[in-house]
This record gives sequence, structure tokens and C-alpha cells, in this order.
Amino acid sequence: MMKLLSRIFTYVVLMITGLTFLTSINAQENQDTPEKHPEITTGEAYHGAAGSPIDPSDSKIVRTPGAPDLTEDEFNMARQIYFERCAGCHGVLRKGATGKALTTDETQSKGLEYLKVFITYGSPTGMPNWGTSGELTEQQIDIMAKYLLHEPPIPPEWGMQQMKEYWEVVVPVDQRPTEQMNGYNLENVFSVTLRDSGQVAVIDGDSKEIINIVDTGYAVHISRLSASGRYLYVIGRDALINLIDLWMEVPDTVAKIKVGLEARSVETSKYKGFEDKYAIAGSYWPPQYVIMDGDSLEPLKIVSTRGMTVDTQEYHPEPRVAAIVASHEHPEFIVNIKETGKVMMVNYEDISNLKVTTIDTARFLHDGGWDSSKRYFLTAANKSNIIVVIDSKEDKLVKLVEVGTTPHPGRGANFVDKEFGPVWATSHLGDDSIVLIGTDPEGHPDQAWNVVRTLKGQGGGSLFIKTHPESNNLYVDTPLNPDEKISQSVAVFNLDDLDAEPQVLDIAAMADLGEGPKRVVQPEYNRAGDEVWFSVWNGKEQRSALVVIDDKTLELKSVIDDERLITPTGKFNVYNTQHDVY
Ligand code: DHE
Repeated sequence: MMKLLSRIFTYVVLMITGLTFLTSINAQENQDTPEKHPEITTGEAYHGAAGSPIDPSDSKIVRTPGAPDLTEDEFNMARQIYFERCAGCHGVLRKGATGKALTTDETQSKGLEYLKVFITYGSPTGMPNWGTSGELTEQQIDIMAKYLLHEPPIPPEWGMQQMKEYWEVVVPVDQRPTEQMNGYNLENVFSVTLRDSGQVAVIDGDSKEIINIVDTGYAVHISRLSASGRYLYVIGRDALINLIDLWMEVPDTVAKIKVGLEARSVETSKYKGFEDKYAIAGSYWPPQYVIMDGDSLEPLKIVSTRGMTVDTQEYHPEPRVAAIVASHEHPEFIVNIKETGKVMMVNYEDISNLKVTTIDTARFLHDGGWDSSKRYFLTAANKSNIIVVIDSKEDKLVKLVEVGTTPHPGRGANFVDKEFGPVWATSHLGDDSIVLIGTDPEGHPDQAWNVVRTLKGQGGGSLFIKTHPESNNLYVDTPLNPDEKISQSVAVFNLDDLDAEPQVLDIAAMADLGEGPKRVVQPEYNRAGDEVWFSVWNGKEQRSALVVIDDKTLELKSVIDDERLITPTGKFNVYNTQHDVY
């Protein structure tokens, strides 16, 4: 009887703790999450919750005095779950990013029961409900909560020795073609990310035929072009870079390197006199960037990004490298450091005496792109709800522009607003707005770096927005919206009449693929700017496809449906990527 009473008491205490905790989280988090967009959370939660590709067994278990003991097996299981499901948002070292900090000063003061409730029920602004969704068992949650009371295991560093061990020149530079050996119209070739098969499809944009499927890194992420357009650089989440030579009879890998344990970005030198000379890659772990030789990928210089945060000026041990763009004004790479909120202008003129100008901006820098003049870099500090404007000529911050909830521009979209002049636009993960920012300080000084207009899209969960100098349309995807009708379609705004409602194109239906989530993601134009490609991103075991739309008529032009196209996501047209056309 006493046992039963004690159980009931524990249960009631737990319920109260849980409810108080959730209420306080709700109250606190609702402040930055408008109630009118309750759907935000799903998209944000799953964009980033992909976890880390780091092999958990590479990091040593740390037993912390005072924390509840775990067996070796329990530690291993918790470490595995943490890397796979939690590290993407909370960081490998648990210092926090999109998710809250889970360092032991935080977790130990909150206590075991608090952590269990948090993991079980999640939170309204993004923490998934791992328990009530059935994804983790009660026992796993208990072990995870205990694990969080121990110091985080630290994955190994990755310096020059490791990079060189993993560096491979498959075809030496002097054995490569001296001219283009194939008949493809290279400017209209596309590199398509096949996310879950760890490959890219190189597709001829004219014939829509697959030229080659190239094996790349795990959960391959983005492609970028060299300044000449000859070399394609592809980076996987496991930090493997493939250098593909588009001049070969069948374009294929000519060099590879693994620049760390986890990465997202790669870029090439584009300044006059440095075309095709250098490549740079930024990693999430270890937090650093590396400058490489452009045609062999030989690593030349590694620079750590660890340092102080921009606002509270505290040391951050894991500031991840997000977007990198190549300056057109100076021989510089512009490197976004996510957690410290700093933009680094890395001058590659003399890499033994590297000059880096550090610009203080706002935390959680993510993706971004150029304005139409290619002088100003506009980039999202996503969790701060800010677009940062950098002047790449003066190497200075121009402005922090407040926008909607969690801006996610991809590279953004440039066009001329009939009323306000040249603008750059972003959509948002966290709400349905599309924000237009004036970008012409000379011709439209009153509008420059201000939000001049806000359009209403289909909903939250947008990742990419795109237009083209030859087009009168603006395409906005919403792949992470929880409503299938919205995640499987795109909104098209007429740039000549921005007050009109957008037209909605049911892209997934056009592909006619059968079952699956069929998220429609990332519009990309062809070279001419008269057709737009979309990925219909289905499950790994399901059929996916690419859908091509005629930009003038908005009618279906072609469906590229091939069993080798497994989970296509990003598409990178050679010319548009090479010349930053968006
Ligand atoms: Fe991306 C760009 C990071 C999830 C497709 N993504 C970027 C960039 C960064 C980034 C830092 C900018 C690179 C640059 O310009 O140098 N992406 C991350 C993440 O950390 C995140 C949120 C979680 C993760 O676990 O990786 C993430 N990204 C995704 C996806 O789930 C997407 C939708 C599908 C996929 O293929 O994985 C995705 N990200 C893309 C694409 C770009 C991108 C297509 C390039 C857009 C462009 O037009 O250049």
C-alpha cells in the first residue's frame, strides 16, 4: 500500500513538474513565436534535426562525478542517439544553436525529471516530442536525461595530417583534358543533390538526360562552380569534397578530400586574377575552414573559428561555419560563423600572411546571397530574425534588418520592385511572409536596407525563393509546411503585379509519383531563364522526380523521372551558380 501511495505521489509530482515546465516554456517561447503561425514549429524542428554524421564512437565517453551512472552500453546508446538526433540543433558540444544549450551547468541545475519531461513532450518552438511521438521509449528517455547530466563527449580534431591522409588526386592535373572533351552545353548542365544516396546527378539541361551519377559524400549537401565553370565542387555532410571535371568526356571525380567530420559549405575564388586558383570549405566539426588548391584540393591553410560571441562576448567552443561566398570586390572569401555571429572577410592574396577582417553581426548566421550589384552580401542570422547586410567593398556591416520569424533565403531573389526599385527578397521558415529589402543606396536611398514590402505566401516552412533577370516571376517553396497541399506546391508571384494573389502550382501532382511526402523543394532556373526546375523530394524507398515548368506559361514542360534520382533536393545550374545569378 505504502509503495502504491509513494508511486502515486511521484506520478503527481512529475505531472506538476511537467506541466509547470511546459507552461513556462510555452510562455517564454510564445514571445517569439506568433500564435497565428502555430505550424512553424514542425518545419523548424525538422530542418536542423537531421543530426550529425559524426561517428559517435570517435568521441570518448566522459563520466562526470555526481551525475547518475550509466553502463557502457547505456552510454554508447545515448551518445549514438544524441549525435543522430540532437546534435544538429543543440551542437556537438551542447553549447546550443537552434536548440537550447545543454551544457552541464544548465542540465544539472534543471535536474533529471525536468529533462525527462522536456524530451518526452518537446516544446512549441521546435523541440520534437520524442516520447509522446513514440520515437524514443521511456527507458531511452531516462538514459538520455541521465546522459545530459554528464559532460559531453568531444569528437576528435581534424588537422593537416588527417586531411592529407584523406586527400586523393584521382586524375592528376597534367593528365586532365586541355579542352572540353564532350559536346554538352556546359552552361546549362545541372548538378542535382541526391541526398540519401550520397551522389549527385549531372544532368544535361538541354536534353534533360542524365550524363552521370557520381558517388559523393554522405547526405551530400551543396554544389558550387569554379570561376571558369569547368570544375564542380560537391560537399557532403561528412565533409567529403568531390571535385568533378566537367571537361571530361563523362564528367567525373578528379580529386577528393575529407576536410573534417561534418560540413555544409564549399566555395571557390572568383576575384580577377584568382579564377580557379583556390577553394574553401567550412566545417561544422571541427569548427574551422580550410583553403585548398583549386584544381587538386591540396589543403593549404586551416583556420579555427573558435572564439567569442558577438553579443555577450563569451567563449564558444563550437562556432560552425555556415554559408561562404566569394567576393567580387576583393580577393576574399566571406565566411559566416554561425554561433558567434561573426562574418569573416578572409583575404586569400597571401595565405601565409592571412588577413582576416572580422565583422560583428548577429548570432546564428546561416545562408545568404548577393544583391544584384554583387557588392552587398545579404545573409540570415536566422534565430535572431535578422538579415545582415555586408558591404564587401568597404568590408563593413551596413545594417541589421529585422524581418520575420527565422528567415531562410537560400541565396535570396533579386528583382526590381516597380515602386521601390531594386530589392532582394527572403521567405521564412517560421511564418508565411516574404520580405523585400531595398538594395539601391544610390538610386533609392530612402528604401535602401529597409523592408519596403511584405508579401504573404502559402505558409511557414519555406526554404527557398528564386527569380531570374529574364523572368517576371518569383517562386516560393514551402517544403517544410505540415500541410501536404502546401508542402507539395509552390507559390508564384507576378513581379509586375505584386499586390495580386500568387498563383499556386501543384508541382508534386504534376510528377504523379504515388505515395510519399513528395516535398517540393528549391526552384532553380536554366541558363536562359525561361524554365524552372523543382525537386519532388520523396522518401528514400519511394519515387522522386524533377519537374520542369515553362516560366512564361507556368505549364509543365517535362518530368525527369528516373529510378536513379533518389531523394533529389538542391539543383545547381552551372551558369547561374558560377555567376551568382538569382
Ligand atoms: Fe542546407 C545551403 C546548412 C538542411 C538543402 N544549407 C545551406 C547552407 C548552409 C546549410 C550553411 C549555405 C551553404 C553556402 O551557401 O555556402 N542545411 C544546413 C543545415 O545546417 C541544415 C539546417 C540541417 C542539416 O542537418 O544539415 C540543412 N539543407 C538542409 C536540408 O534538409 C535541405 C533542404 C535538403 C538537403 O539536401 O539536405 C538542404 N541547403 C540546401 C540547399 C542549399 C543549402 C539546396 C543551397 C541553396 C542554394 O541555392 O545555393
